[in-house]
Amino acid sequence: HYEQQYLDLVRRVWSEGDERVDRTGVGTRSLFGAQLRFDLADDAIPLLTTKRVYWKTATREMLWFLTGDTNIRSLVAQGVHIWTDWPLAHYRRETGEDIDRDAFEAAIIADDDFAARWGDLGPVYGKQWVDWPTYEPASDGLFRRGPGINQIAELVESLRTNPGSRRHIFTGWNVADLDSMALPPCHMTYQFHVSDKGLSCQLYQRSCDLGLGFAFNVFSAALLTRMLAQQCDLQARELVWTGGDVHLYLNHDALVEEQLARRPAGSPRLRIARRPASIFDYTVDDFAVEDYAPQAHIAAPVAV
Ligand code: UFP
Repeated sequence: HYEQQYLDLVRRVWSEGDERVDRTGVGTRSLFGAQLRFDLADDAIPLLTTKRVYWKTATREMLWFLTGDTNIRSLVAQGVHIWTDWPLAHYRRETGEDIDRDAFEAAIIADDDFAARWGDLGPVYGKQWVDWPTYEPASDGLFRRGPGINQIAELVESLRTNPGSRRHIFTGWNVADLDSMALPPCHMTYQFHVSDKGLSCQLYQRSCDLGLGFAFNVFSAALLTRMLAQQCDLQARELVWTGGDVHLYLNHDALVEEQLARRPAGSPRLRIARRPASIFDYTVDDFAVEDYAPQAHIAAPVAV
């Protein structure tokens, strides 16, 4: 089963990983460098079956990336809470106010000015993917913003017109912008490859929370590959996931124990209902997952 390689990696990190202090102060066991491969042919989709993965949440996030939006407001309005903790921590730090998460999210939705002031994450994924900043010299000797680069549109174009290229890459790792981001990109670089067997994707993820982030990241990369394949009239072939610092948080011990006691089962399929006019025109209702009967969700704390 495709999930076994993930469970083996969890076991290996938990038993052999180096214990170290990390940025969040929670502590992790970590190993450096890992690679897993997932078949995407015949609509196969790498969803974990040993716990329920909220794939619609991941889908909404991916569609939000593709709009270039970096404010949490539209996510929160759709009931997606995965990015709230960072602006919330920032708000509490700056104001000293001990607002709870629900009240913070309610203010983000209700109040335009509050959302603009406190809901933005800085130039994270979406901004870099579809509007990478450029600069051009102005007559006063200073530089002003030039037109942004839409890496995703350029990728679609290069896959269509020059499939044999070895330069099908987009990245969120804009060195000059890292300091202004709430979180520097984790799933940072995507490379694509076309052969007569179809379109493959390799994701380089510099940092991976194997207990929580991984399940989302691997689904999302596969989802994006399927959308690109559809837009470029290619079959989706394979997702290669490469991790840099692959870790388990020490407070995920219950999750690790529970999940390793379970056995993967079933072969979920991702169906796409229609072919939108462009990569930017999908909606969450275009996607359906079939044959997905996972075991129960396992909650675990997020390290911020
Ligand atoms: N993380 C993921 N996947 C993501 C994401 C975050 O695994 O998509 F946004 C985890 C990795 C790490 C933490 O545990 O969040 C980021 O911390 P750092 O920037 O210190 O690597």
